[in-house]
Amino acid sequence: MAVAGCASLLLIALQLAGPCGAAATALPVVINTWAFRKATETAWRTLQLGGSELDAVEKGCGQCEIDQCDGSVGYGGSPDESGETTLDAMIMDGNTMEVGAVADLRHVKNAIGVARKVIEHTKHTLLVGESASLFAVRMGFPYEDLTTQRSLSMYSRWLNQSCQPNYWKNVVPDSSKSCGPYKRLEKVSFEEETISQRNVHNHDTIGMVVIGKSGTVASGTSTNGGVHKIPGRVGDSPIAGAGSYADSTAGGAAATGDGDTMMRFLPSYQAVEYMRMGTDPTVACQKVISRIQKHVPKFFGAVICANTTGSYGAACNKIPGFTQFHFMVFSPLQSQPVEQVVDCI
Ligand code: SD4
Repeated sequence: MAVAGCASLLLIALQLAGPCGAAATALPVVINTWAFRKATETAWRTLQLGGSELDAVEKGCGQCEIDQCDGSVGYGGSPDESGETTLDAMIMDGNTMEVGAVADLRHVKNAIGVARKVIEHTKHTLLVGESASLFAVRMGFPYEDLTTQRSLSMYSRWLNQSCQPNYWKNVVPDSSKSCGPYKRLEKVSFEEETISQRNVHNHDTIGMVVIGKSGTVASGTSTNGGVHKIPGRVGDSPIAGAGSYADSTAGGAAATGDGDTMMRFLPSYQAVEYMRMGTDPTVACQKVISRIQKHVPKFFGAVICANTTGSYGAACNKIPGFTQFHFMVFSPLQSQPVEQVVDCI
């Protein structure tokens, strides 16, 4: 990440300028979570071909849905407790503040495409479950099975290991030893959450922020959520302000990690608000991570942030097995997407 000093800021074009000490770049900029290079390339190409910032986010995240990035985006990953893959996605227009989102979407592969149609063809913000699938079909998306050989074998391995890990607590039979169906236990006990099953390997949502030449901001996410989630579970990714947030008067941010924890803190919204107050993007990302850390020290998560000058940054929470976070950036200063790494705090 190029860090521009105050002296050089006087010399370079205004477009490159950021606050002294900030990580600066030129516009437009595409930034996305994890090393999902093809997604970055696709978003960039979309902009170069004259597409809007929103088009770039849709196509970029859509690329990951096609590629099944890390098995945690798109079809055929993260089977839930009944073996089904369901998808969450959102897209946000930072000019109009419109959001389109789908959650618990079934039988439709292009979740972020459907989310875009929610903006374009409804006055709603978020559609869920089979009803979202029916909407998708009306909008012309194919209704198909999202199960693959891989998701089937993940599911049968999980069944064979007594449904471990899972997301239940205070139920009988004991969910740490047996499969369900479970009933609630009268006596509810509170135990400190361990790092548990929410590890680095079952969570890799794509979150993307695109800042156009004129500072227009768009953001989006797409994921198949947590592996072996309880059917009906919706994470942070389709929730505006949690999974991502875009405001062309300030900047954009997107989150990845344990959505059940992160969505309670609206980290993307908070990061954008820090940037609105003039906070450098890296510091804005760090501040939201620290806020969550105070309540849930062992959460798994990371945030990317970019402001309307094209400065960007990222931060993550340090836990065993997750000490660095990789993300992608494409800007006019580069001829190809560049993978960047931050040390977790
Ligand atoms: C979720 N936040 O559903 C998503 C998963 C994720 O990196 O981000 N993985 O909780």
